[in-house]
Amino acid sequence: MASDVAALALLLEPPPPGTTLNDKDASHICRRSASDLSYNDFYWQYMHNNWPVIITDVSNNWECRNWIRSGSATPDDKDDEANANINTAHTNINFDYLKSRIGDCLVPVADCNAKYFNSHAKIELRFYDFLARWRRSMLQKEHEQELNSNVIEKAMALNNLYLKDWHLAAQLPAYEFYSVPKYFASDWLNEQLVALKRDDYRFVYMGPRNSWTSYHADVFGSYSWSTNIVGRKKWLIMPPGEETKLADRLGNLPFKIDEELLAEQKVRFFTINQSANEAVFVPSGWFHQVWNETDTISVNHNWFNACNVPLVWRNLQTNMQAVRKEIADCSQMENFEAHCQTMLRASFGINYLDFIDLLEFIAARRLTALEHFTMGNKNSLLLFDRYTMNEYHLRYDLARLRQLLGHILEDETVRRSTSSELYNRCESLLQRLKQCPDMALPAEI
Ligand SMILES: O=C(O)CCC(=O)C(=O)O
Repeated sequence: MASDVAALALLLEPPPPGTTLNDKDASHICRRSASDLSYNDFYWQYMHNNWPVIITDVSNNWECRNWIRSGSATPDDKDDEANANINTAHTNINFDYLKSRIGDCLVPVADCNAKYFNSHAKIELRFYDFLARWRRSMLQKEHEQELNSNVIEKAMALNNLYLKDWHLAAQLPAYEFYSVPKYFASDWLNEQLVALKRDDYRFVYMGPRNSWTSYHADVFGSYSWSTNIVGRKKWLIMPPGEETKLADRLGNLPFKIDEELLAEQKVRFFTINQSANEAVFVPSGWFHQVWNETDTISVNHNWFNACNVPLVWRNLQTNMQAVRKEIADCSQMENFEAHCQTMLRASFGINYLDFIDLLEFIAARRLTALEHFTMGNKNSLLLFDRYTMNEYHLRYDLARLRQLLGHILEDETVRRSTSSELYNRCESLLQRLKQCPDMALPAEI
């Protein structure tokens, strides 16, 4: 952020009365405009309640709107029903601009026609090669659309490559092609990973019409947000627990779903039709499948914070129990505990020590910021280079951390090794947190 630009404060206040979700709220997914949804309302109504919302007008000033040709339909134009099947994005996407701003780097691409275990097969392509294939397939589809619709299906089956999970922001840190909407700025996961220059969870997706993401819930039990720069996505999404209705006898979940299957299995689900300039907030543990109904480009983050970190911790514990069970026959082995942690990191993405690292990092930054406040100085902690937390927010984060540390110290793995680094670090972090005044907390999700 340029030094003359004032930081924006994330104004968190104690939850207003009636924060719990009532039956009416839980019967549908709302569209709210960024022009009249406050940070505090989003925090308590949606994030804290783990309920989805679609936020409109979130990307008005993003630089990446240049990825769309000026003069073509504006990205927030919502195509009407009559145009629903017509894909006009190739006239919108500014391939030349994309090439002028982004080098010919290697990008991760999913082949939506090839299944690999419970996901799509992944390949790597050069970015310009991906763009050239995408452009060719658009023109081919358009040409064939004029000829015969059966041929179109064949053409689509030939080429359905989806550039996804692309760490563009990390790859080109000087290129500010978007800014994180305030709602999603309390993000402990990327706060740590970006600061330490590790692999983060900030992504760009570019996919042709009919590319899709198979049925899943997000990594670690994180939240995700996804904003369309151009194009339309269709989501089928369901509250946590509904996915069990789809499990087979071994507990395996399907690779793909559709409305017919969900109706057959009496699954409670919602359909979201997402247009350009709209962000979908996906709560923790909500399984979903996503289709690009037109050529689509989106920006997406996975993250967690004070609201859903207890859930991430419970997922970590569950995965640890699964690892222990898997290698129970080696439990007498020297270094069994360390071995479990290695396997946990391989299967889940992080292990207990990684998690404690993150909690220590988040706590230290908030304790320092609070100290600055107490001394009457400005809050020096900037989130995503532009947001600061007010004092209540800092205290709230710290109180949640303290509560979580209490749970962690009761965990079987942590208690088993009271002389270990793991136990000592949890205990000493808890002691530091206990030096801050505690506060009453609403129930955890
Ligand atoms: O847009 C997509 O294809 C998938 C997005 C997704 O699954 C998510 O944001 O959680």
